Amino acid sequence: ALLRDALAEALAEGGLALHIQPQRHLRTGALGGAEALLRWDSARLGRMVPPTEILAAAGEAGLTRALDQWVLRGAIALQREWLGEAGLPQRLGVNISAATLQDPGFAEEVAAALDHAGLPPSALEIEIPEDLAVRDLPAVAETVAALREAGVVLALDDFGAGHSSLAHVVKLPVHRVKLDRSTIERLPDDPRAYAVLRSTLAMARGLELEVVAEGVETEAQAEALRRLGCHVAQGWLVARPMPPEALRDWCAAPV
Ligand code: G
Ligand code: G
Ligand code: MN
Ligand code: NA
Repeated sequence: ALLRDALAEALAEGGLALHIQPQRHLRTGALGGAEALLRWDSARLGRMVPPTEILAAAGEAGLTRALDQWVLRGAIALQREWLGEAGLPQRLGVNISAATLQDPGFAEEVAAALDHAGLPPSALEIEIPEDLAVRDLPAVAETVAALREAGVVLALDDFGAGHSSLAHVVKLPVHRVKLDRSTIERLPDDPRAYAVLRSTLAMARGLELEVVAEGVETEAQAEALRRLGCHVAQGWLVARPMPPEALRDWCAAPV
């Protein structure tokens, strides 16, 4: 209850933050988009609360929609600052919960928020979580189709982490898949991971999907992914998630 109260307070009065993790194209080394990741250093609780705990508390408190709205607004505000600035990400991905993705009004709300901010819809990427229930898929598919129609970029997150990735990629008209870190961390030495990724990349080519590898930590992993034909890397090799204020400096001189 303390956690839930503190979250409601943070949503109303401030305390949540988005950290930004940039992505890099594997073939050219060019900077790509970025992902916004939720961070909460709660003064009231006296600790950093990890996203999984924030999401669970939001679910229990009926605050999932409000939290997703906060994330969306925050990402749009950042993209307004960065729009047209060479060297800063021109696309920012946000993680949106399954419950919100089933809301019939969500796609329209996103389109209106982008329009109001004067942003091209392609400045926003929506990452779809792996933990969708089968019964929720039709409603999520409708939202995904409507967002795609509006010009928003759609990504299937955590690909290969759960049991349903293939069913989801069949049913949801996404532009990109994000390969889960649990497979990437087995590179470059595990032949089983390599075989799974080879067929995943073949599938992606057939579906004309862009593939983003998550959790890339070493140059050896990046090289293996490059050879597999993976397009984009995200992970500590590129950069750790950082506060938006730090991103400007990092983009000027990536380290
Ligand atoms: O940043 P970190 O590795 O701690 O994130 C852990 C998990 O929390 C990841 O699965 C990530 O997708 C999820 N997550 C991070 N930020 C958000 C957010 O803003 N909204 C939602 N729904 N999930 C998030
Ligand atoms: O579920 P999702 O993929 O959205 O969450 C990404 C999470 O992985 C974030 O919490 C982020 O902090 C974490 N992360 C990002 N890059 C790396 C990495 O290279 N290695 C590890 N171990 N974690 C990472
Ligand atoms: Mn994600
Ligand atoms: Na992921």
